[in-house]
Amino acid sequence: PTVILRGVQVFQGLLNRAAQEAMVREIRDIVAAAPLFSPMTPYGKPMTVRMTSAGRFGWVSDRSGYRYVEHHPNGQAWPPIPSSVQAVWDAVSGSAHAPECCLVNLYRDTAKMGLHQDRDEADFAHPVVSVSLGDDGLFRIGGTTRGGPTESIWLKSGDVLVMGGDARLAYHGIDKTRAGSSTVLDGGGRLNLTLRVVT
Ligand code: MD3
Ligand code: FE
Repeated sequence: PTVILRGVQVFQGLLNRAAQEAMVREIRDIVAAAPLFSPMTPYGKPMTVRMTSAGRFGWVSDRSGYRYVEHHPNGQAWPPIPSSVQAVWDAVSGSAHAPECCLVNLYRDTAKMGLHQDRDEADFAHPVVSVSLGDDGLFRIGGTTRGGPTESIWLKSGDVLVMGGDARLAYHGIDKTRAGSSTVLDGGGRLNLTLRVVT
């Protein structure tokens, strides 16, 4: 990694421009088959980030809570995880287990994601891998309890993060994105892919 921030390994610029563009095209195909939606939080407010998934499981949220399910809200199975995305997992995760979910997050305009822990997965021993594409995003990470000190870093298109060990249960979020900072996504915005073992 080029930087380690509170246990998160940051591989800056791991994907070159051509690899980023190829991945964006694969994500476009995923979105065509499994349209983006704004998940409804359990307390009734839609998230500002739009989401969809690839893989055996996708992440959904509605009035009955957050969970992984085998179908898109439209009733169809999620599309497969693209091989280019699987290859990033193979290169950096250090895990022999295949990822079961590729969550696709799209940030446009003032979309953000508040500080949270990722704890809907069965086994926190598996790392989470994230790929940033498009506009810069201000990533914030703290410790494993709410309210402690945090550190921030701007994530750029082509950066890859690995959250393992103690960092796996760290509070984290995206405070804002920098509109117009990248030309990788037509129409602008920031795409984030997170790969997870779910079961
Ligand atoms: C640190 N996504 O989808 S990716 C999420 O950029 C999520 O869309 C953000 O948080 C995004 O849940 C941040 C980096 C990330 C992902 C998972 C983590 C950091 C993490 C899990 C544990 C600790
Ligand atoms: Fe998260």
